[in-house]
Amino acid sequence: PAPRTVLLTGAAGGVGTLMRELLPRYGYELRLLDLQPVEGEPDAVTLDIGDPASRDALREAVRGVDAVLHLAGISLEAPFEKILRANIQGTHHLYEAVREEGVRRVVFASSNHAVGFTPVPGAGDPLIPVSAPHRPDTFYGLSKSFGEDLAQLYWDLHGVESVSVRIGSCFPEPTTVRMLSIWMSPADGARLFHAALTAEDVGHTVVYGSSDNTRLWWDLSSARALGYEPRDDSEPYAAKLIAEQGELDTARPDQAHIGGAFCTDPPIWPH
Ligand code: NAI
Ligand code: 15L
Repeated sequence: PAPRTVLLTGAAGGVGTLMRELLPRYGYELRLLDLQPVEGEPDAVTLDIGDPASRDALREAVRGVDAVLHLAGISLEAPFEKILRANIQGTHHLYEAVREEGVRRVVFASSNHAVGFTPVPGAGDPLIPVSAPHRPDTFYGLSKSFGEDLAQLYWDLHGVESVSVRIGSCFPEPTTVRMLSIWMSPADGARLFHAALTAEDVGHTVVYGSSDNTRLWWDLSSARALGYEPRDDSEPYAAKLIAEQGELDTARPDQAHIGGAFCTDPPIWPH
């Protein structure tokens, strides 16, 4: 049966806010959770998923849902201790709650930064497959590699299904030349999350999360196999961004790898 009630973690964040608007159009009833209050949503659960003392409240939050769309966490590089708590322990606590409550599926917001040190493919090179080895570019990316492995473990050992979505850049518009290759429009994001929530027999499936961009770097076939049909392309933004920022130059350290400026120490912003 298609999932109806979905717990949205990270509901107060950028992607969470976009999905609160878009996913109900697909028929979902959303239960919301975040560390911060969610504006205009007094019923949202407010807790820190990294806090072991929140375990019972987290179990209660997942109880009875058909699936979890797990967006909560630190979404950029941060000191290891902070990443450890929010992203590593937090995602572990979430999966434990899911296992204990018998929730069938998690859609996990992984990131391109789990494979961030993968070189940008040159003209004529094959697209990057989902089988590309983990090459995290930050502690943040490392936490996403961990999350994907955790998802695999909970499928193999406990039968909890997951789709790990290596999101590119999900914002209303692409703002850098790098994003022309990895942009996921909010509407395509909702399409992809819907496919990941509803496809049959996913086991643990890894997909890249982006629109069907003209300058795409990676292979969307595992996402399409879930039923995802992207409709957007960043190309209409290309001329303006290239005029402002120049063409992508893979000789530059912040443009040589798919993780962009996350792959430089210190980071070169904006990426
Ligand atoms: P965001 O930083 O805007 O939102 C994250 C939300 O998680 C925030 O509302 C924050 O309060 C909440 N959160 C953080 N720590 C928490 C904790 N310990 N317990 C409960 N809630 C906590 O990030 P954004 O852009 O909305 O991203 C959502 C997810 O997607 C993140 O996991 C991010 O790593 C991932 N992602 C996003 C991309 C994007 O382009 N926006 C790209 C790749 C991955
Ligand atoms: C991410 O993983 C971040 O959460 C997001 O804020 C962007 O930086 C995105 O990757 C990106 O690589 O553009």
